Amino acid sequence: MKLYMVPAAPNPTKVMLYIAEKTAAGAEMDVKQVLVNPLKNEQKSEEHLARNPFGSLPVLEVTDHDYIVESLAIIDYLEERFPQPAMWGAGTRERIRARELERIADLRVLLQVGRYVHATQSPIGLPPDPEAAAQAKRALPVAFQYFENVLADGRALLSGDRVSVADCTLQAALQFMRFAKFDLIGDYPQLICWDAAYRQRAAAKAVLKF
Ligand SMILES: N[C@@H](CCC(=O)N[C@@H](CS)C(=O)NCC(=O)O)C(=O)O
Repeated sequence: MKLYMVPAAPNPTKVMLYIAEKTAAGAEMDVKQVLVNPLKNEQKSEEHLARNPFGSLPVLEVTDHDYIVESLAIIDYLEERFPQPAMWGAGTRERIRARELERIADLRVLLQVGRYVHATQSPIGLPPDPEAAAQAKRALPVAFQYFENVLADGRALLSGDRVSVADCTLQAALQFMRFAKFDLIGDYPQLICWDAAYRQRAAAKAVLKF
C-alpha cells in the first residue's frame, strides 16, 4: 500500500501518527509513504487528481487504482485490516467515546486551525481572509476548554492510559499551529501538559516536524 502525503499538513499527519502508533506497538502494515508536494501544487496535478478528484491529501492506494481519499476512512480501513492494538479502544462505550473525541478534535480543532492558518498565512498561497480567520479563532476556545476538562483528571492520553486516534488528530492540529508559529493553547495547562507528553512518544518523534 502507498500513502500519498505531505509532512506537517494536518490531515496527512493524523494518518501518519496513527500508522506510527500502530507500528510502534507491533503492527506490520507495510505502507510506503509517497510525498505529494503542495508547495509545488502537486496535489492538483493530473497524476494526483486521477487518484483523488478533490486534489487533497492524504490518499491511501490500497491496490492499483483503488484509492481511499478521506483520512478517517483510511484509518478505519487500516484498523479493520490490522486490528491489533485496537486504536479505538475495547468495549462499545470506550470505542464510541474515542470516536466522539476524535470527531471533536477533527471538526472543532483541526478544521478550525486549518482555516485560521490558511486565512492568515496560507502555505499554499490562498488569499488572506480576515473574516474566516476571526470566525475560526472564535470557535477554538470552547473546544480547547472541552479537552482541558477531559484531561482534568490527570489522564495521560485523551482516552485514559491507551493511545487512540483522537490523540493523533489533536496532535496533528497542534503541530499545524506550531508550524504557523501561533499559540492558542497558552491558557490551557492540561492541554499544554498533554501536548508536551504526547510529543515524547516514539510515534510523535518519528512523524512530527514542528
Ligand atoms: N476531509 C479530508 C480533508 C483533506 C484536506 O483538506 N487535506 C489538505 C491537507 S491537510 C489538502 O490536501 N489541502 C490542499 C488542497 O486541498 O489543495 C480528509 O480528512 O482527508
